[in-house]
Amino acid sequence: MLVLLLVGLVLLAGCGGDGPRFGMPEPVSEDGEEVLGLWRGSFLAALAVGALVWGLVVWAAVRYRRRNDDLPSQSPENIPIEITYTAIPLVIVAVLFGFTYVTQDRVTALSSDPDVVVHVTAFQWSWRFSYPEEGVQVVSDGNTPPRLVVPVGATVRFDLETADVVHNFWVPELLTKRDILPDVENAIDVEVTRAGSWTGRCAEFCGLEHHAMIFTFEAAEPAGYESWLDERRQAGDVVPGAAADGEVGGGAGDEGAGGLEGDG
Ligand SMILES: [Cu+2]
Repeated sequence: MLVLLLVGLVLLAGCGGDGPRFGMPEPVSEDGEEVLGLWRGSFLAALAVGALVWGLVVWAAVRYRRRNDDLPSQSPENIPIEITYTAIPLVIVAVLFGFTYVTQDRVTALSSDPDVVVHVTAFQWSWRFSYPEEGVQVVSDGNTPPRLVVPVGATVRFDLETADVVHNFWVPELLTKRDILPDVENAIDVEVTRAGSWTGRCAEFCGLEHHAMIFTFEAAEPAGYESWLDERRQAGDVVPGAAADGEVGGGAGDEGAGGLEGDG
């Protein structure tokens, strides 16, 4: 009965994008919807347990309040009740674990054939976004937050790497974030479901200018995405070396290359 209630709550919470989000931002990706469903179900389950506990506390306080000076029952144990209140939390944790495991599995899965690959390099204290297949590279100019643009409805692979210390790639509306660790290959797949522009940031304290590590995360319709790529090529925001192929105009790499000098 309790299991059914819990499963029902989590399933109910999982479907449909509308309804209370309990503090979460509105998700803009498929994975984000899944994470929101899990969060909503867990929150509702916690509310149900809380209501039950509050109810029992009030009931016990009223039902067993002192009516006279007789000593109450001094029985030291009640085995059935003790078994019950040990078993119920175990069941709750097991059900929540099951849903978490399934969701995590789906959200962290990597496609064998992503539509777009972006190499994300975090450094003290900004970002470099490199599109190797398109020959485009965006680096912070030190003044304005760099723009990370992806097409709507495409599976985008973010390969996450750091040029120095530990950072964290975080766009709140994706409802996921991932540490970027030296010598660790981390990657996430994201499919953004609607066009828009949001703020991304580093979510791991990485030094004095950590707060400045913001970037603009933008999802554009495919045509807009393509024209943005063209604009980048014309502006010379290209992957170093790509210009040598003759595919892109000269003067490449001079602009926007600041900020990641050295061993990066
Ligand atoms: Cu940081």
